[in-house]
Amino acid sequence: MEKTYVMIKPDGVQRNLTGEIINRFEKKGLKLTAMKFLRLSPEQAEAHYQEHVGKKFYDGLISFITSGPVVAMVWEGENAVSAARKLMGSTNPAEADPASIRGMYGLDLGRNIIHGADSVESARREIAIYFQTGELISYEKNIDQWIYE
Ligand SMILES: Nc1nc2c(ncn2[C@@H]2O[C@H](COP(=O)(O)OP(=O)(O)O)[C@@H](O)[C@H]2O)c(=O)[nH]1
Ligand SMILES: [Mg+2]
Repeated sequence: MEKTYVMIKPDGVQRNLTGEIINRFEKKGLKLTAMKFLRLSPEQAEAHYQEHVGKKFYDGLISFITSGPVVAMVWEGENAVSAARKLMGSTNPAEADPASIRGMYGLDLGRNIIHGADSVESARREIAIYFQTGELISYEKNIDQWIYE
């Protein structure tokens, strides 16, 4: 089953959106596989955003993402990467579907509440920054038969 990495950013935590966001992922039918509450070290932040090194928003992004605690999660399910990206909405909250998390709760590109891996490969790379293999929990849920044909 596909896994994705999702992280509630410091603004999402500060704005008390943690419960709401987890609730949406649960209701979608995705399965929580790992979760951690932490404040990113500069090294973790740099590893996480290595694809953006050199861009004009990079320094601000690193200082923002390390400015307070985040919720790091692994969610599992069919097409989990794309399902999570759809729940989140597009990068700029001003352009995101208003029913999405970013569209419903955000206004500013630099305060878009949530991160989600953009591919299976990115998910694998990002999960390894935050979790050891043994911290991912594989388990059955009785509800699966009501989510998958
Ligand atoms: N201030 C600012 N932040 C940006 C810009 N582009 C991206 N970001 C931030 O950097 C994060 C990573 O960018 P990207 O990987 O392109 O978007 P994502 O995968 O949808 O999160 C985004 O979620 C934004 O928080 C920009 O042009 N200005
Ligand atoms: Mg990205």
